[in-house]
Amino acid sequence: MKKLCLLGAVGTILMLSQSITAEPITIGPYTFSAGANAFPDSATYLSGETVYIDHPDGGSWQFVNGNTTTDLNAAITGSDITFGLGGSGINVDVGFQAAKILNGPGYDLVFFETESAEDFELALHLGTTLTSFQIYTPVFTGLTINDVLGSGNTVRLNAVEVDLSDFGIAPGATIETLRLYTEPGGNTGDVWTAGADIVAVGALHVVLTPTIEELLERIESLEDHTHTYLTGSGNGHNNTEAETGPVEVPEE
Ligand SMILES: [Ca+2]
Ligand SMILES: [Ca+2]
Ligand SMILES: [Ca+2]
Repeated sequence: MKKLCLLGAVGTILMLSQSITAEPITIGPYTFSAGANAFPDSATYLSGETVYIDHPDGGSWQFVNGNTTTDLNAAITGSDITFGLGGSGINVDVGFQAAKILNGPGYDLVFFETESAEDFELALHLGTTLTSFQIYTPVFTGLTINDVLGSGNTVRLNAVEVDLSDFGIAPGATIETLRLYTEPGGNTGDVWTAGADIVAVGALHVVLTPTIEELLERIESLEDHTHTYLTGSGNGHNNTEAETGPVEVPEE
């Protein structure tokens, strides 16, 4: 019996993990081929105002004051552009667990922002360190939320692309958590002087992260996998057919 190397099995699993597919999601001029996996699935509040911006169907945009975890997750995870972060001086960590963001060719992330275009800052978590912040300025897409969704309202949708290379990330490297900072301004009466209104962020390039359940399923399928091979080069009586044993996991 011939043992297959566990490292080979793991390599096969990682290759298989690239083939998981999801329905693409399009927001205005951008298509996210990884579908729901292209959008954040976790958010952690750190500091700053906790004000959210809503763009109700047919109504005017409005701020919703609150500071609950539910509001934060509704605002910044997923692909909904009708609800987002609207406060100033907000520091939040935004995580991509289903798929890591890949530094592919050109732009890797798109941030969507609404109404007047306002700057925000971005840093990336690299292991235990945080990169320096870079400032990004959204640009009007020419579309309103209503243009994109066929619902919502006529607030302008702005967008800005981000290349992970801006932060010195190597091509092919991945990150899974970023830090978003909306510059402080605040409101004077009903006039907001700063504070970007971030409604969504999507990744153009991702590496999907298989779940533990998916990994276990693949290991189980490999444990049952065998194939036949010839023991020699094709000459003489030593060239006999044999069958590999299943994958064996070495004990520590
Ligand atoms: Ca949102
Ligand atoms: Ca890139
Ligand atoms: Ca804005």
